[in-house]
Amino acid sequence: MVHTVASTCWECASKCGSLITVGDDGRVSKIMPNTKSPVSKGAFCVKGMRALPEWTYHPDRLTHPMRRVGERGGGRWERIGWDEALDEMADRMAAIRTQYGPTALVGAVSGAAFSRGPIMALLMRSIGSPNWMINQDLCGGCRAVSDRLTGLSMTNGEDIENAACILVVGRNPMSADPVQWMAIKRAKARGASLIVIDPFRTNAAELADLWLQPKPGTDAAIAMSMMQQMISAGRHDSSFVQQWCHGFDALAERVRPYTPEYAASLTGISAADISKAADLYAGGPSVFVSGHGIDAASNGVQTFRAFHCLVAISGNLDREGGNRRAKRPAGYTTYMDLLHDPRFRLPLELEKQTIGAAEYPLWAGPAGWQTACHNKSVLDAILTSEPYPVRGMYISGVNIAVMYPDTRRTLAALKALDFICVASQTMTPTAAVADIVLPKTTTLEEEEIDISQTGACVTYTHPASARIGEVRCDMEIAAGLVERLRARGALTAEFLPWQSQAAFNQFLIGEANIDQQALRRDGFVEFPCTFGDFAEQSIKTPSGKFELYSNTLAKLGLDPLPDHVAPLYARAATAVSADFPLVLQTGQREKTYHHSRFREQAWARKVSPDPTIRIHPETAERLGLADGCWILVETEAGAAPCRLRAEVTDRTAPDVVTTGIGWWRPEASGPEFAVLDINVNAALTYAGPMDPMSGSVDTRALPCRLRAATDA
Ligand SMILES: Nc1nc2c(c(=O)[nH]1)N[C@H]1C(S)=C(S)[C@@H](COP(=O)(O)OP(=O)(O)OC[C@H]3O[C@@H](n4cnc5c(=O)[nH]c(N)nc54)[C@H](O)[C@@H]3O)O[C@H]1N2
Ligand SMILES: Nc1nc2c(c(=O)[nH]1)N[C@H]1C(S)=C(S)[C@@H](COP(=O)(O)OP(=O)(O)OC[C@H]3O[C@@H](n4cnc5c(=O)[nH]c(N)nc54)[C@H](O)[C@@H]3O)O[C@H]1N2
Ligand code: SF4
Ligand SMILES: [Mo]
Repeated sequence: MVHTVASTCWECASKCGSLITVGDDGRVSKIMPNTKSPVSKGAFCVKGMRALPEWTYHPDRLTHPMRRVGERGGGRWERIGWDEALDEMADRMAAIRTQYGPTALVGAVSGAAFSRGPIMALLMRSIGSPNWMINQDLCGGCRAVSDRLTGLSMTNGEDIENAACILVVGRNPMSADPVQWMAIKRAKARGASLIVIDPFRTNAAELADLWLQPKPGTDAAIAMSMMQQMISAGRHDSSFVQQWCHGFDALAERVRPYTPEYAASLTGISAADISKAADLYAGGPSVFVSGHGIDAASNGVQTFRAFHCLVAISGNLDREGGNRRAKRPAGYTTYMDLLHDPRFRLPLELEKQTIGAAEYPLWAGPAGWQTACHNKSVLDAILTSEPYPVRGMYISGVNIAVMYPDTRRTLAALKALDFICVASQTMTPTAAVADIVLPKTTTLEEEEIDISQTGACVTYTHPASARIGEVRCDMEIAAGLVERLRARGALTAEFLPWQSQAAFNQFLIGEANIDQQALRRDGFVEFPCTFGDFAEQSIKTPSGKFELYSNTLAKLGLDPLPDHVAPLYARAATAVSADFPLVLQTGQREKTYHHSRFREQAWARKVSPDPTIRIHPETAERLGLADGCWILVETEAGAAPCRLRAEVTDRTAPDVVTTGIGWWRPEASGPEFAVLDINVNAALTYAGPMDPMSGSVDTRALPCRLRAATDA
């Protein structure tokens, strides 16, 4: 019978409320926004509505396990059964474990925003390896490290609805997050003021009362100056600071030189505009909406520390119209709780061996944010056996071969492994180099639950669609593998006791007072929470207060106070050279795609057929580059150029060029699917410099040059 269920779109971290209509054949026939969702309030996007069902029912969907035939990456496969696939996977992983030790096995996944993250972590820990890779050093890692150091715990808690001033920094909400975008438009319509800091004239910048267009990577100077002005005018929240913050005097001293004029000289923005931003923000209540534009950078944690301190000293933390701290119903286990739960941890000595923990302890290993390893260091370990060999990998929910910088080196590292298994929905450039490929469910076929801070509710994702072929979800794959590894004596611990996703979800809900019937019926259940409960919800810093001056950083010999750190192209050692005179920005999100996903869909390719690079008209004219022509893009540190298509627009500054990410062609001949041609990561390096606090590399603010690709 045709029926409609209230669900949650699980396709990206926005997790919008959805209404899914399912036909007699068990297939999803329609997906619409759920206006009742307290998370999204009716916001939705074309990926959730169209791309997801098309992906699920695409003729190229992987429907059964496959084993590589012939050379790795050669593109030849044979169909095998699940038992055979999992037996072989267990045999090969057990053999590596015996020969090199459990730490030679690494899991790769996108991170703990989705259940597949903790499932991967607990699977690897069960095998005895603390090594699991996540995207976050390329994604929100700097924000997360700063947030933890400062003790805020406020990621995703933006109360845009009640703010008088919205400060958007390095975020393109129209493309990246329809929930935020709709909330910003609603707030603007009721008279809230909007400040946007972005080198690119985004739609949010066009809507703003004040658009600041800084030189890329100089944002910290703006935040430092905003603090300087607020403190000198006594417009900070002194009672909040006195009661809950640590190190205010030291911070005040640090920001003192950052007059609007000094900040103007660093950022290229006028002193008057910087003063205006400080004035608007100081009015409050003000909410800080941040994005990837100031993350994934070698100065990213310091930039975030500056903005996070601004939020703290202005008292905009955990109050109406500000940035709310993460809440959960009593008794509920979040994915992050699970990762840090002592019942599921390896011995400390083993966790200390997490790859990258020695270099980036705030990021990787036992004291790290998600306890994951440092990706770039894992790729190094594969190629150099330092600090120890890495010989096998299980990859699910991440497309490493497209999304990590330096594609050639990533592919070389993958190909150098003894064993790779990839779980995926379609053949991707990463799956193409695997030994075994496992067919995965899509999020229309999976049952998930999660906590949302945006609406303070538990959300539910229905397994609405009948499954295609023999696909399995991550928990089912992991459970089958654990059983076989146990039989081979290849387990260190039993950290994955669940046989099904439903049992896992029940564990997460635990003792929490949640009406599960309502959860399944409505797709969400709100939970009560108190804001401003600083005495009850502990501040997890050494001082027990919000640390403007970070004791943890001081102990590590790193700068305990926020500061402006010059971006790569402006540092003496790496300053813009005559040969690489432009600054390259990557990663600009497109509405049609999610990173490398959905490139197989004809409608999306019609909307956005090729990767583009935005060039200012003056620059295009000077270089003789016409709109629509193919261009070779080289970065100073990269190994080889990639090819992108010119889009001439004055949305970008004359010395800055801006492109997206995630390009490959599923239909391209050859195993690499054009990832060495039209994928910007092929032109980047992963060699650093790294942020000393998070280990993040620069995916923006990169010295580059352009020339016409004559034969394309
Ligand atoms: N449709 C779609 N939505 C997505 C994704 C997707 O692939 N597709 N990906 C999701 C994921 S995982 C992420 S991390 C987010 C990312 O989405 P966002 O957080 O919005 O990040 P970006 O689009 O990379 O960049 C946002 C803005 O930062 C600006 N920017 C670049 N450099 C600087 C700088 O130095 N300073 C300032 N102030 N701004 C700068 C860019 O010009 C851009 O307008 O989107 C999520 N949402
Ligand atoms: N140069 C540069 N590089 C970047 C960025 C940048 O801005 N610039 N952005 C970085 C950021 S912020 C991020 S988050 C990463 C993203 O990098 P990825 O997470 O690798 O990006 P996706 O294309 O979303 O890859 C998800 C892959 O997992 C597979 N998959 C397997 N199981 C599942 C599942 O259960 N659900 C889903 N949805 N997919 C599954 C999908 O088939 C798909 O191939 O890229 C980073 N790389
Ligand atoms: S923004 Fe789009 S893809 Fe992300 S959860 Fe919402 S509908 Fe799904
Ligand atoms: Mo991301």
